[in-house]
Amino acid sequence: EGQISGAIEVEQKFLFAPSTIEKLAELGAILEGRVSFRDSYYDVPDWCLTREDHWLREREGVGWELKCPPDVGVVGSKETPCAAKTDNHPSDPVLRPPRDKRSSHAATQYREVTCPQNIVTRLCGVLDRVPGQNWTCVNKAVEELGLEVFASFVTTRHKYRTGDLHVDLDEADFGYAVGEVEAVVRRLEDVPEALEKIQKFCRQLGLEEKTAIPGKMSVYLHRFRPAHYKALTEAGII
Ligand code: TPP
Repeated sequence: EGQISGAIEVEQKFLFAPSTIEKLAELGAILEGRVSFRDSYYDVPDWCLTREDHWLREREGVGWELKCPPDVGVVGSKETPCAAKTDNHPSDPVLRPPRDKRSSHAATQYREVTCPQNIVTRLCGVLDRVPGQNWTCVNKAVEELGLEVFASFVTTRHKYRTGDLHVDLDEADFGYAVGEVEAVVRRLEDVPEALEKIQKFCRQLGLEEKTAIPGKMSVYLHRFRPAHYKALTEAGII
């Protein structure tokens, strides 16, 4: 299972219209409920985490979650523009294929890490820091690593389900709506099958599945954090 645990989320974002909701019903998707939550995202002031495609958030009522590329944890030689690596501690270099090599489709894959210890280990790996012995909760690590909130917004989500696919229709409080079809898998080798299912479903919904639709975060940064947005587009992250 590699060096970090956590389910892998395979998802395709899409723009939705009122007709999408009718289509969902026709395809047998069930409305499971409506939820509303605030997400606060954290990074260091020079954006080392997000420039490595690591997204740490505290979701109100849920807790800490770290979304990161599913193939990290592989030891390799990759120079990082952030802190210089030293070789006297268990740093955990990130090896990730270029974004364009990962996807001929617009679907994304992220591992979602929720175990506090694994989150702290992963953050320290990317930031090239050694975890303190008393960093048993994420809050302590966040404070000690100098992580600060760079984005915070409320999402109102309508959750649909069909078979093992989840469909979320999200509306963010800053005025952006986006849908996503998602499958959750445990192992990297299950990703291709999940992608197939998602793509088939998108075709049934009448969606163009090859276009990358901006997520809530892309739109948020573009509007409210243009320098951060620019840094991430230049790094090929968003
Ligand atoms: N989505 C796309 C289409 N491209 C990206 N590069 C990212 C997301 C980067 N990213 C990965 S996880 C994450 C971001 C911004 C945090 C938000 O994840 P998202 O799935 O948009 O949020 P959720 O549905 O969990 O609210």
